[in-house]
Amino acid sequence: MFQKENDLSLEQQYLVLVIDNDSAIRRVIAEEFSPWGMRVYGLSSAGEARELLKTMRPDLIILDIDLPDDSGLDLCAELRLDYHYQWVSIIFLTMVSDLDKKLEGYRLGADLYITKPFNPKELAALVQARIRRVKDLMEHTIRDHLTGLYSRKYFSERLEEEVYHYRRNDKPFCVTLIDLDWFKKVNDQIGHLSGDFVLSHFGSFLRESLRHMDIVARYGGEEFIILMPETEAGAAKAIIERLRESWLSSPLVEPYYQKILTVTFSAGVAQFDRSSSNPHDLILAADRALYAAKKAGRNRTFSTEQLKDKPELRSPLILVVDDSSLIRHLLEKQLSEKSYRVVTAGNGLEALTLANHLQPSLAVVDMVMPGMDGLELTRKLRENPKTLGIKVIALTADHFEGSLLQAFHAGVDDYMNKPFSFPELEVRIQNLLRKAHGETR
Ligand code: GH3
Ligand code: MG
Ligand code: MG
Repeated sequence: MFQKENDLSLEQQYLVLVIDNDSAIRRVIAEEFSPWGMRVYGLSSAGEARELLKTMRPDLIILDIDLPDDSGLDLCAELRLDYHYQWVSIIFLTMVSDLDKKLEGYRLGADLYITKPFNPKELAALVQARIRRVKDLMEHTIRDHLTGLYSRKYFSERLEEEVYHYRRNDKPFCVTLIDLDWFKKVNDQIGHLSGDFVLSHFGSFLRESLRHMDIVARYGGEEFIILMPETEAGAAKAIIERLRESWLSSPLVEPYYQKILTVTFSAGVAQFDRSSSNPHDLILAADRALYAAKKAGRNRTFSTEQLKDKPELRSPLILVVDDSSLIRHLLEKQLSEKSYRVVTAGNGLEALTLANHLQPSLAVVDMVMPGMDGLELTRKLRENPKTLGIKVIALTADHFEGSLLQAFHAGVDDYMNKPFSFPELEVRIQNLLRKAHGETR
């Protein structure tokens, strides 16, 4: 049995794009598909289709090969190169019955090749079944099993898309990172299974509480990420704060022992703007706000805006120690661009004084320096209770005479060989800072 069109809201109806310059075909398909709960958009050329597809995402495309302005085969090939259309079925419906053309159609990514004349009812049934099947499969792959929220991969794709729209319409949007507080302890106290229950319950809570347009995903472990379209940072923060209050006001009862639990969360909100030019930096900014929320005592929401007036919370301080002024300047510039606070020292002694006074979160230390070298500096940092928690990344070179083993014995946490790639150093810094902060991802 098929569902009647008027049983379904516009949003529930499947959207089918028919590209065929024969208006009779378009009309027949539209009439036949409508009672099956499918809305049909008819277009007569590839050019029109290209224009419409910039803003519309149909569930399925029916395409003729002979179009007045282009070949349907070319259009199909083009769509298949665009990851936005990876889930959209493409069916050729054409008079062209030549086997080579059929094979070419399949090679270019068509799901089905039907030659005219065709039975409209059969086509409607086929198209509906096809869309359902693809939607089921898609749901399966884009969701996280435990929480039912979107996967991180799907989130990244949606974020890319949002950035793309932003470049066209300038509408503000935000990303919020949420991390459950002290979740390791929750696991330790009630067990991993109950911990899973909390995660899944929190996932449902987020999905039910947020707006339909927000994209909520599990970012990893006990971290969640939300894309909030058409929302400025102030509004986003207010939404998350309401969410936090509502979460805390409804009791959480663990199902196995019926224990009442209190699990809080911290959140970081960042708004996309022209200066944060890519999705990666936007997430990084949200992560910094989250870091600040944790540092300020957890169970709260921070936005990157707020961090501007609180330099001590804004971002971790990094000490760069290298006798080469070129490397010092380069790292200072690159790290500052990523909004870290940076101090530099040209030798071990100077670094030790700075570390004592400023207690940076992390030091990037050249191992080979005249006078006090990196090994000795690291040992000295480790001897002093004030500086022993500072994470150290050793910069080593081929002519580094001490072995890496020595460096690790001295107490370095990680190392990079010179010449190094900055993105890799940045990732290592992030990882260590997370550890310094008692987080693992
Ligand atoms: P913080 O407030 O700093 O975030 O502390 P935390 O303990 O939440 O942070 P940390 O990152 O140290 O620990 C996260 C914990 O989340 C550790 C890990 O065992 C737990 N966790 C991650 N994924 C899962 C999961 O799928 N199920 C369960 N039960 N626990 C998970
Ligand atoms: Mg946590
Ligand atoms: Mg975490």
